[in-house]
Amino acid sequence: MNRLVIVSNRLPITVSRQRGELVFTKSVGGVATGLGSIYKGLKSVWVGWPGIALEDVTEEEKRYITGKLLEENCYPVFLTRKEIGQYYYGFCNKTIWPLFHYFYLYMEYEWESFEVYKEINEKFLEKVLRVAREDDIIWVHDYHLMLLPNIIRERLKEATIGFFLHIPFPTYEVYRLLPVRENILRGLLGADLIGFHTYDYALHFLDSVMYLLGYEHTMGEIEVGDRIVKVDAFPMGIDYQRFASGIENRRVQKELRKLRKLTEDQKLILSVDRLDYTKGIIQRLLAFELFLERYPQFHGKVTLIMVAVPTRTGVEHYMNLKKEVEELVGRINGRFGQVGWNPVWYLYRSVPFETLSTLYNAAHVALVTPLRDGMNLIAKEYLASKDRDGRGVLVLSEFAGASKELGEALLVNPNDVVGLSEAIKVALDMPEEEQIERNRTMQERLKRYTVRRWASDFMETLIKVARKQRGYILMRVNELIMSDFAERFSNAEDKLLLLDYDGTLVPFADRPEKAVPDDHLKDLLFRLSHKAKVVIISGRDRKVLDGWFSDLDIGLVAEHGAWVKDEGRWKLLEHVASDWKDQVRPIMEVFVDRTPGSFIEEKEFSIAWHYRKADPELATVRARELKNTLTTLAANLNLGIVEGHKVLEVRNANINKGRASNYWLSLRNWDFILSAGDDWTDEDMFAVMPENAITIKVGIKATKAKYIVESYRDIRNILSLFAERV
Ligand code: GDG
Repeated sequence: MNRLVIVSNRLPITVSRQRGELVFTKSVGGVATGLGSIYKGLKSVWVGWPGIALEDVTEEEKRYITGKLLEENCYPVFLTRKEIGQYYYGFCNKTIWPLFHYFYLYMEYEWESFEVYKEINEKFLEKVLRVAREDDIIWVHDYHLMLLPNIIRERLKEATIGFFLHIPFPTYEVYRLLPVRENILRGLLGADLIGFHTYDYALHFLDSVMYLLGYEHTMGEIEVGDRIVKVDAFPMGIDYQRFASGIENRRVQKELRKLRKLTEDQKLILSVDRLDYTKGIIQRLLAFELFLERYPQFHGKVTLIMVAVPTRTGVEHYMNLKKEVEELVGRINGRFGQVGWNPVWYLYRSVPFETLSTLYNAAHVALVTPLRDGMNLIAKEYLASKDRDGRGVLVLSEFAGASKELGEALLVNPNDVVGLSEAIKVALDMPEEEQIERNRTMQERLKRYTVRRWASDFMETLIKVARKQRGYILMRVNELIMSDFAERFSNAEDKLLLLDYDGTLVPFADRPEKAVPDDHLKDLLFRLSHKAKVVIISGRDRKVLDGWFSDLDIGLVAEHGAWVKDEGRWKLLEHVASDWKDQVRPIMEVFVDRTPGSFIEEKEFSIAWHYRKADPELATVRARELKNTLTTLAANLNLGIVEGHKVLEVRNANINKGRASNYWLSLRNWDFILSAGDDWTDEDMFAVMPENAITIKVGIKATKAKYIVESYRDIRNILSLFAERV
C-alpha cells in the first residue's frame, strides 16, 4: 500500500504552554478527531501546524517539539503570531468561514491577508516537498489550504493529490462574492480528486467552476488542460465503536452514576459545539426559553446541558457571540430557575472524552441545530453512543450535512424558533418504541459507513482517478510518437486520412456557419491531397462542405455518413427516409423557445438542436428533457439520438460515421490509415478501424481511440509533418 501524507491546518496533537511547561494534548474539532482515529492504523504521516506561535518557543524547544511530534509521525509547520493572525484568524476565519457558511455579511476581506494565506500555503508546500516521497498519496484537508493542491502540482507534476473540504461549499450566487474566487478554484483543481460531504456541495462547486472558469463536467469529471479532475461526495463517518463502547469505560460509568443522582427525575437535553455563530446556539436558547414559557409542566423536570467549546476567541464576532450566549443563559436561568433547578447548565470549556461520552449516554434528547454545518459529527456520535438500548431523540437541523444521511431524526429549521420549541416538546414526549425504531435505522447506516470506510473510499477513488490519469498520459501523443507517425506515413504507399472537421481541424465557433476553414488549413489539405487520400468526415450538410472544399481533390462525408462524395460526385450510401423530420421539428422548436440562445440546424437526413450559446446550466437540463421527450419517438421511427459537443442530433439509426468509414476503407488496400475526431459521433469511426490504424481523439475523454491529443492544433501539427515529408 502507498504511504499517505495527510496535510491539514492543525496536527492531531496541539502544543501549548501551561504554567511555563510545554503540554501536548489531543486536538479537538472535526478534522482532528475524525482523521486522528484512523491515521495511526494507516501507513501515514501528518503535516500541520502544532498550535503554538513561533515566538512562544525557544530554538531548543522548537527542536524538542519537532522531535516529540516525529515520534507520532507528525511534521510541524511553525507559524509566527503575525502569520496566524492574518492567515488563520484573517483570511480563513474572517473571509472563507463566514462566506462558505452563508454568513456573507460577516465576511471581511483584506488583500494583505490573502497574500499571507498564499505564503502560508507555500510554507506547507515546502514541508510537503521535504516529507513526501515518490508514490506517496498526498491528501490535503480543508479551507485553510485551498491553494495547496495546485502549487504541489506545479512542483510534482505526477503526484497523486486528493483534497477534502470539511465545510459546505456554498451555492454559486454566494461563492461569487469572494474577491479571489478564481484563485481558489484554480488552487483546488490541482488535485486529482476533490471531495465534499454532500452532493449539494459538489454540485455547487461544479457550478462555480463552470461559471467562473468555463470548464464543464461529465459525471463529475472536469477536463482541465491535459488532466481530469474528479469531484464527488464522501459523507464523513465516525469511529462508531469508540462511542458505542464508551459506556463500558469505568470512568464513564462513574460519572454517569453521579450525573443521574444529581438529575434524578429530570430529562436531559444536550448540546455540544464549538462556540461558533454557525452552530445556531442563540436560536437554540431562544427556542428552549419559548418551550419553558409554553410548557410550565416541564419546569423543574428538564435541563439543557450546553457545552460550548472555546474557539477563535480573538475574532470579534466570536467575542460578541460569547457575550450574547452568556446573557441569554443568565436570562433564562433568572427567569425560570428555582432553588435546586437551573434550566441551563452552561459549560464554556472543552471536556475530556469520558465526560463527552457520559453526556451522550445520559442525554434523552440531543439538540444539534446549526444554521449551517458541513457535516456535524456530534449528531452521529450521539447516535452511536445510544447503541446499547437505542433510546434517545436526535433533533437535527436540515442545514447540517448530516441531515442528508439521518432522515429519521426530528429534522428542524433552526431559524424557526417556534418550530424548534415544538420539536423539543415532541422529542421529550416521543414514545420509546418510536425512538428505538428511528435510531436503529440510523445506527445501522453509521455502523457501516464509518470514518475508516470514508477514508478508504476516498483513497480508493483517488487511486482510481490517478490510474486513469496515468492511462491518459500513456495515450498522449508526444514529439517522439509524432515523428514515428510521420515515418510510417512516408514509408507507406496507399494512405488514407479520415478527419472529422469541427473540433478536430478547427476550433468550435459559437455558430456553426462561422467555423470556415482558414487559409492555413486549406493549404495544408491541398498539400496533403497530393500524398494521400484525404477525407473530411463530418456531420455537416453537403452544401456547406461543398462550399468550403469543392476546390480541393479530397473526399467528403456529409451528415455523419448519409452522403459520400467520391471523385467529385455525391452519392447516398443507401436509401434513407427523411419524412420523420416533420414530427421531430415541432418538438425541437418548443425547446428553442424555452431555451434562449439555442437553435435548430436542419440537414437532409437529420435535425440538430444546438445549445452552445445558451445558458449552460439551463441548457444541460433542457438537453436531458429533450432527449427524454424524443426517446420513444426515436425508437418507433428507427431514429438515433446522438449527443455531440453541445448538440443533440436526431437522424436515421443506421447512418453513422462507422458505416461511412467502411466505404473508404473498402476502396483499396491501405497501408497507412489515420483517423481523428473529437466527439461521440467519431467513436463509431474509431470502432471500425483496422488494428494497424492510427486513431486519435482530440480532448481527454473516454474513447476507443489509441491516442489522445489536447487540441485541434496538435492534429494540424501532425498533418503538417506529413505534408512536409518528401
Ligand atoms: C468541521 C465542520 C464537520 C467537540 N467538543 C469536544 C470534543 N469535540 C469533538 C466532537 C466531534 C468534533 O469535536 C466536532 O466536530 P463537528 O463535526 O461537530 O464540528 P467542527 O469542529 O465544526 O468540524 C463540520 C467536521 O469538520 C468534519 O468534517 O462535520 O461540519 O465544521 O468529533 O466529538 N471532543 C472532546 N471534548 C470536547 O469538548 N473530547
